[in-house]
Amino acid sequence: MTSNAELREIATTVARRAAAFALQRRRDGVEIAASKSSLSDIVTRADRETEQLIRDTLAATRPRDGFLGEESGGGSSQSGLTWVVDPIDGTVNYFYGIPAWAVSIAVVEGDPEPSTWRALAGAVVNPIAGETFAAHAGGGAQLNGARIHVNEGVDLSLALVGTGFGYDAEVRRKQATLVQELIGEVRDIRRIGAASLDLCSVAAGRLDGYFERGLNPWDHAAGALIAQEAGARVAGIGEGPADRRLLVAAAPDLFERLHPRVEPFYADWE
Ligand code: LIP
Repeated sequence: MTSNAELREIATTVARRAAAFALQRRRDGVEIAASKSSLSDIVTRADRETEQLIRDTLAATRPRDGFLGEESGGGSSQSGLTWVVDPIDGTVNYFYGIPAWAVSIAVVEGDPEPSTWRALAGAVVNPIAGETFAAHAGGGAQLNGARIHVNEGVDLSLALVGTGFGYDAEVRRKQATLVQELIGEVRDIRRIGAASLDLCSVAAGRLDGYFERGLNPWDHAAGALIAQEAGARVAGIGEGPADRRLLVAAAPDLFERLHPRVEPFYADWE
C-alpha cells in the first residue's frame, strides 16, 4: 500500500517533469490548437502534449490507477485511486507569456467527483517562479520543501482576496457585479488567472482568501488540498464540498466572514 507521502512524491516528480516540458514548449512558441466553451476558452498544443506526457508517465508508474485530465478525459480506476490533472492551469496566461501558470496534479480516493472524493496528495508546480507546492493528507503543506501556513487573524476589511471569472461574457458581467461591491469592502482584489496558484497563494499567505465559481475538478483538486493542509477552510455552496458552483478558501476566521458574503450571490446559480 503506497503511503500518502509516497503519492505526494510521485505527484511532485511528475509535475516537475511536465512543468519543465511545458516551459520548453513555451520557449519554442505556442500555437492554439482549439477553442472549447467559447472563443476565449483556448487549448494549446502544449496543453495536450503535456497532459499526454503526464498520462503516459502515470500509466507506467501506477497502471491500476484512474486518470481524469482536462484535455483527454477519464480513465477508470482498478485501485480506487484517480489522478486528477490540469496540465497547464492558467492556459490564457501561458499563451500570452504571463508568468502565472502551473502544472497541477492530485490523486484522490473514490469517485473522481469533488463532492465525494478524498484528496490524498497533490502538487502544483510553477516552473517560471521555480516554485513547487505540495501536500499530502495529514502531512501539512510545503513550498519548495518548507512548511507554509495561511494568514490568520485578518479582518475582511483588510483581506487581499483572489477571484476569477468564466469564459462566457454574460457570466463575467454578472460576476463583476459582486466584485464591484466587494472591492470596497476588502483590502483589494487580485485576479491571477490560475485557480491552482490562487489556492497555493492562500496556503502560503500571499492571499488571505479566494473564491471562484465555475472551476473544473482539475483546476482545484491539488490546490484545495494544499490550502487545507496549510490551515485553510475550503468549501462551496451551503458550506458543502467545493465544486463547479462555488469554491471559497481562507483561514477559518476569515472564512466565517468571506463565505457568507459571496455564497448567497451564487447560491441560486445553475
Ligand atoms: C483557469 C482557472 C482560473 C479561471 C480561468 C480558467 P484553465 O483554468 O484556473 O481560475 O479563472 O477562467 O478556468 O482553463 O487555464 O485550466
